[in-house]
Amino acid sequence: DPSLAVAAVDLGATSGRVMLGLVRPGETARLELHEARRFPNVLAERDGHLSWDIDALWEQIREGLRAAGALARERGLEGISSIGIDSWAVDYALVGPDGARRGEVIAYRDSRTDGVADQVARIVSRERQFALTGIAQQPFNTLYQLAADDRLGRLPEGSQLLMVPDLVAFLLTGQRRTEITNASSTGMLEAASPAWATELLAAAAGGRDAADAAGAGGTAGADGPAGAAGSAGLDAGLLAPLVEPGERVGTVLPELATELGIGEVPVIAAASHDTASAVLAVPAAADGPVAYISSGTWSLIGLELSAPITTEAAREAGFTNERGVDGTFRFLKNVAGMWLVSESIRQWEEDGASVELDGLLAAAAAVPGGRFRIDPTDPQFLAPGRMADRVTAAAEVIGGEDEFPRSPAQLVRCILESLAETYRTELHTACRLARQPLPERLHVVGGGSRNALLNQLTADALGIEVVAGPMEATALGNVAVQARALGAIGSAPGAMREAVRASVDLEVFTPSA
Ligand code: LFR
Repeated sequence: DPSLAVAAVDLGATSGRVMLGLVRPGETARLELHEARRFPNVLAERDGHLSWDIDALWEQIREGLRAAGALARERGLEGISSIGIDSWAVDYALVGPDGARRGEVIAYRDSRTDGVADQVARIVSRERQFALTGIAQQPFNTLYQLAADDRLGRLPEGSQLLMVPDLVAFLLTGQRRTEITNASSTGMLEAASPAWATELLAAAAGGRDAADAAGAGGTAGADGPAGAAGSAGLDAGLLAPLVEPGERVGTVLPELATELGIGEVPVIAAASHDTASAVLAVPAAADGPVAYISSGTWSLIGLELSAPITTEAAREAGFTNERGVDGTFRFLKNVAGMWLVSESIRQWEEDGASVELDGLLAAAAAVPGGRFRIDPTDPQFLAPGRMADRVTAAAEVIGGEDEFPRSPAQLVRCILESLAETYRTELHTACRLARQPLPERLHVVGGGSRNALLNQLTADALGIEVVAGPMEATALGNVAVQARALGAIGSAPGAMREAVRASVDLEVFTPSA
């Protein structure tokens, strides 16, 4: 019988859920997931910016935790023993000294960061930024969001910035912390050690000054306070103390514990960047660098390494070095993933068609391939809206008679073949930069690992085995860190992955002859 139950709050860009994780102890622990609650997460315009509905998410998380506690008790357990939280990266809330949120949690796909990376680069060069942090300079990095954030200069003293999972932990416990895997996604954490790069904190504020100066004239007076605070640099007090995955953030506030019927259980820092949790749950055995794709809204493809690669070649190739658990680094490239498909489906639905993913994938498998290509790393696909139109316009003809994809099935086929082709080139690039041979297998984890057509196309493109699963990698990684912190998984390297391997079914795709 399971000896332990934990709750994993797992927030994705299109849906969130609270999972009950059961941990069965043994020589190798086994992890089992049960969905306590699933809810949609939608982007909407608020206060003039594309934002997340954080209040709705918080409401759903509370319902989910209540349900997780009840599920655990139905299984004869006393309840949940801890809570862990992970979510997409880079986005943050501003919280006043009184604990109240100041304004919306603006989404990373909002256009406020357009051109901001260039402004920041005038203060600290792109080369220097990468040498310091190892983080790829994507327009949405927290650093650039802060440089574009006109609210900072108006914050009362004692205000803090909390990344999305840290905000949820704060709402649960009243404790303000910054978990390091997600902190690394800000583009402000050093690669050499998990500490803030003070030079960049200053640049975040400096970029904002430059943005003010570049803005329409005549409002200099109104911008005065922001500019003044800006020139003093980003107050390091804005950032809450760092914690490592597995550390205890605090315990659930008494009133909330009563409201949710869950007891004053600890909130344990998970690898709170969802991709860090997902890669932790890659079911690989220990030897050699692990090659993976965390496949969801994004496809994050790369290698797990024990040290970052901060060379100019890595920067020019668009690779990043994100911090993982136990001193690991995810040397990877962000490739637009199933976002291209889900956003196309949204367009077709807006246009009145009824489209459903599984049917669409079956149709895409049936149409002839080798017709069209796009570049899924092209920043033009970042913003939401009319995605099918944009993909159609970008599609390059590589075979056949048609000048553009004529059906949803053709379009999806084009997207999937382009993804597989991009996986091939990016994995080769990763291996070249890391001076590693191409590995024997590529692990695909996350929701996208269910896509059999894409898995086969990937195996064919790379000529290596593709191991698909687990689909629930983010939640499993979240549960594994909690289980280890609670002593139910040992501290030996690889023990968490071993528990994952013992707990999941995998599917292997071999290259067709
Ligand atoms: C995946 C992910 C990626 C990050 C992107 C934006 O969900 O967390 O790792 O680059 O979303 O936060």
